[in-house]
Amino acid sequence: GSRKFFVGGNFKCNGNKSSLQTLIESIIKSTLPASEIVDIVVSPPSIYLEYVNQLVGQRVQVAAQNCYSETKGAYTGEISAEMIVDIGLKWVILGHSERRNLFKESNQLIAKKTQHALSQGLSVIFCIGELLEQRETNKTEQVLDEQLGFLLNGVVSDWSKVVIAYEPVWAIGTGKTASPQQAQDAHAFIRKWLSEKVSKEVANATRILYGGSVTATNSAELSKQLDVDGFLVGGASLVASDFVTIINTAN
Ligand code: G2H
Repeated sequence: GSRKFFVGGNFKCNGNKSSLQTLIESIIKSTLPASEIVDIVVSPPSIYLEYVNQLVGQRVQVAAQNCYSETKGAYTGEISAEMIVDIGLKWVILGHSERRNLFKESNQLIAKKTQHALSQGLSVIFCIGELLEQRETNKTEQVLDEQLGFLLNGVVSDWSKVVIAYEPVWAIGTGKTASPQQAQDAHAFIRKWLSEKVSKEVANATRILYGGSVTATNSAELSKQLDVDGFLVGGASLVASDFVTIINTAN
């Protein structure tokens, strides 16, 4: 396809200096596709961002897992987009289902964060996805439409800096993966949405990642789907050999 494949490793709240060093060293010494073939971005807990950024070298980039919507101030526990830029990083994950569901982040807050992060020049991995109950009541497309709708009205200044991650919540960390067809259907819906609500050009160029119990075993089949442009990998990104196998499905 015309879109460069993208594989993100979302480490979530896992790892320590020693395990992260081992993990990153084994990833970067592995045989990886050329940078023209696949973008590789790893996302450690914020306290280790700078540490991991010193270990990754040129081939792998680093993303923060979240950031706040304001530049600075009395927001205990938060980090800002400016701080992520300041330590030399280019990426942030926003709207992850764990932020939405465990930490009750609203669509409005996620939109505000996205707008601010983009205004600072960060690229955003914007996560969306339906809950099990929503899928079972045939509300998947309605939910995706609503979550995506918060990107309209001037929130996105530069679509080339947005990657969308479709992560059905029922498939996250549960070992239950969306079937290749279920993933393709949701991705095709998202691409059609981009085409209708933004532009054909943006729809053609925007990477849409699948996330939710991606493994070294199921990634090949998923990656063959027309509208699957890569993965956001949680659990399997903590195992270097599995993560490298998933990255190599880009070939
Ligand atoms: C979905 C995914 C990574 P996992 O959250 O973002 O996690 O692969 O463990 O389901």
